Amino acid sequence: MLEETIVAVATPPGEGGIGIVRISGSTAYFIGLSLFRFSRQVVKPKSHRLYYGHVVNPADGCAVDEALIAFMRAPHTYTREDVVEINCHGGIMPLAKTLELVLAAGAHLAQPGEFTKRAFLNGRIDLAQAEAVIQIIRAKTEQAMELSLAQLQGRLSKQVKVVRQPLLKLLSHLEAAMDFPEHHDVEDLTLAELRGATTRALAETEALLQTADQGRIMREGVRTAIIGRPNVGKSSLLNALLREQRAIVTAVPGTTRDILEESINLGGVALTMVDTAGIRETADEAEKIGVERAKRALRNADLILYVLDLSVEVDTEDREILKSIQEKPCILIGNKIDLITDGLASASEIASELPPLPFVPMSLLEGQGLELLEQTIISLIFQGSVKVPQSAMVTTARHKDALKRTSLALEELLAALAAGCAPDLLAIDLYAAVEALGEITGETVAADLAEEIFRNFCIGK
Ligand SMILES: Nc1nc2c(ncn2[C@@H]2O[C@H](COP(=O)(O)OP(=O)(O)OP(=O)(O)O)[C@@H](O)[C@H]2O)c(=O)[nH]1
Ligand SMILES: [Mg+2]
Repeated sequence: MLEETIVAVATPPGEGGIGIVRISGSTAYFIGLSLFRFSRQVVKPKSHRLYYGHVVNPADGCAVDEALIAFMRAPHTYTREDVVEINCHGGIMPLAKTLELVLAAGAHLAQPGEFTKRAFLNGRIDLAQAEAVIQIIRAKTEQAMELSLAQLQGRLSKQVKVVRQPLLKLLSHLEAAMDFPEHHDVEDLTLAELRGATTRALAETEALLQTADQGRIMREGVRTAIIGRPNVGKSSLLNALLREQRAIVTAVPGTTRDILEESINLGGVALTMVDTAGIRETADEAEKIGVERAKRALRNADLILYVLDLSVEVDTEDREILKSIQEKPCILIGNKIDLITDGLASASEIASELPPLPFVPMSLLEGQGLELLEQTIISLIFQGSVKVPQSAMVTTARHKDALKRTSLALEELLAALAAGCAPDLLAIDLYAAVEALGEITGETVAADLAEEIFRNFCIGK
């Protein structure tokens, strides 16, 4: 029930400068007033102002904490309901005590994401904007932050509406034509318009879809797998990129068995690297599992750093693995150039016999080639620039999926138009496209899906 007043501690648990108890709903004002003693007499607190005083237990008048309180009148609030925020001292006890008093006054403990869900249900933000809220909270890099903020401000929603609105209008024309088949002229006009609008919408949908992979990478980071035969220097590479001795490095082949995952910030985007077990045939049980995991990491990666030891022959196994990953961005790392005579010259000779991939000669032992590798990664994944574009970008799998279904429906609609299908058949495809687009902004989203999205939020948001 929406009228229920909810409360939660909005700041993370633990010790901090301040901690905030947030209340939203029809009785929020009343509850706030009932347990706060203003330092000066206040008859009716003004909206959106901070007042100093004490949180007191209304049962015995005892002070619980010294605090600031803000009363915010609907509809200009986070949830569009009355909201009260109490800024307590940021500790477990002051917050728990204050929360307890609010609950005793009749509020209910908020579910994760419930404040934002109310903002969505009350029409302040759409679903894509609500999703942006949690993306902002989880952003780890500048690019992720910039993209998420743009989405919160409605950049993606606006573009989706640009695509959806004309289709929606045509759908209602089409439905009118179906209801009144005697008005043939309406139908003719609609069909010509429909063809044009569908072609345009398809192009716009495809353009949005094109941004999805880059968008996801900018927001979530580049899933990078460090792959290669045993002992070539994979763990040394992870450590070098991290600038930290994170993985165990030894001269014994088969040192790394489990997957090791670490992130770095490379030019504003996250690079989430997995160091893997060297790929080889092995009888060792643990190593075998490690090799399997390495192969899985390879399949899931956005980028592969394939490490070769230049001091030993490139063998058939290397060539086979390289052949199997051809469709993914891959950088060849020729490691241990310090061990070969005229290092760079013979390195490029070896490279010329390998698949035509970006090649970076390195000596991880002597710390050579790291900068070149970082530049190569940025130019391969981001074509040299990691700037967030000014146009809308798709950043989540959910949006990408909805756009794919939109594109499919529009293609079918064009085929149906070409085949001269009846309006009711055309309406089915058009309806599917309008529905799929509406899922992104939440106009047509199923209730349980919206629930699922908000469940992933934190408490108090
Ligand atoms: N000479 C030389 N030795 C290196 C270089 N890079 C790594 N090594 C050595 O090669 C050995 C293996 O390095 P690791 O980083 O453990 O190699 P790995 O690929 O993770 O090995 P596994 O985990 O066993 O698959 C260690 O003894 C390193 O010191 C290099 O550039 N030059
Ligand atoms: Mg290793």
